[in-house]
This record gives sequence, C-alpha cells and structure tokens, in this order.
Amino acid sequence: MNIEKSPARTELTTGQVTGTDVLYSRKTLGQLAGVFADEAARSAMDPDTVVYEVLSRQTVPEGTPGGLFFGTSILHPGKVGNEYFMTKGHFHQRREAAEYYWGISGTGMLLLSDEAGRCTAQAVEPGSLHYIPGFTAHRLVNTGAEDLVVGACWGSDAGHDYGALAGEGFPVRVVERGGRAVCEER
Ligand code: M6P
Ligand code: ZN
Repeated sequence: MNIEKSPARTELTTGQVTGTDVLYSRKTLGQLAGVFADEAARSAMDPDTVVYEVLSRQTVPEGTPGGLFFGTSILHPGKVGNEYFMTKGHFHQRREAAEYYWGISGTGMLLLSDEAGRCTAQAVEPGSLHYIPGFTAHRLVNTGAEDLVVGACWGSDAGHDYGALAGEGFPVRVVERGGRAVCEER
C-alpha cells in the first residue's frame, strides 16, 4: 500500500494551516460595530484595521453531523478605548456542542459565559488547553503586545450563534487599568 503524504499541515509554532480545504477569513474594526463598549472610540479608528484572522480546515460541508473542523485564530494586539482587541464570540447553534482551544503564542484570556450569564476567565498562553463545554459562549481577548494565536477544534455541525450575544454582550469586559488587564463585570 502507498503511504500518502498528509494533505494538510499546521505549523506548531505559528498555527499556520496549509493544504487542501483551507479557508481564510478576517474581521476588521468596521465589521465589529457594537462589539466594544466604547462605540465612539471604535468608529473614530480606521475601519480597515484587521482585528483578527481565522484559518480553518473544513473538509466536510458546514452542518455535517459527526465531522470536525480545525482552525487557528490570530488576534492582533490593540485596544478600542481601554478595551483590548477581542473576537466577536459566540454560542454554538447546536448548544450542547463543545470545543477545544489551545494557546500557540502570545498571551490573553478566554472568556466563558453560560446561558445565565455566569462568566469565568481563563489565562491563555502557549500550551494552555481549554475545554469549552456545551451551552457556553466563548470569546478570546488579546491582553499582550504581540499576536495572540490560538488553535481550535469544533464539530462541523456546531454552528455559530452570534445573535444571542448581540444585545448585552458578554457580562464581563477586559480593560486596561493602570497598565494591567482587569476583568470588569457589568
Ligand atoms: C475559532 C473557532 C471558530 C471561530 C473563530 C473566530 O477559530 O471557534 O469557530 O469562528 O475562532 O471566533 P468568532 O467566530 O467568535 O469570531
Ligand atoms: Zn465555538
């Protein structure tokens, strides 16, 4: 039997994903209206500023039961007002679907919120491993001066529900106070 070369790669130090079925997406400040607390500060910034990029490998169509997706999020350093750059964050459409995140480089926080709005924060650093249980919204925050690079693996039928966070958002925000990152509850 022929031993095949793997059809895709992930670089362990950079999180880059290459090969077949790799998708790329990015979110700019202009696409993140309503996500940061200080909307005036956000709209005064260059809307083309890239906040984060996502590389993912999706070998089956979105929604396929039982499959897995693999991805890397690259969250750039920065702030809107005193709030650190962060991902939009989401619940899964299929609420019970869990996910793994792991830190590749940089430092930050993973915010987790259950459906009752009970929030916890986990420190993200190279090698940190984060099990995100079902029924739990998740968002990454870059509190460092370099890119925060985080790997992810989630179910192909998990889906994304951004709407549930669109109103009040996460019950906690990560802001800089006196030169350090603090989590402030609403
Ligand atoms: C990770 C995964 C993806 C997610 C991406 C960006 O790579 O959780 O499913 O889309 O982060 O996060 P968000 O969808 O919250 O913008
Ligand atoms: Zn997810």
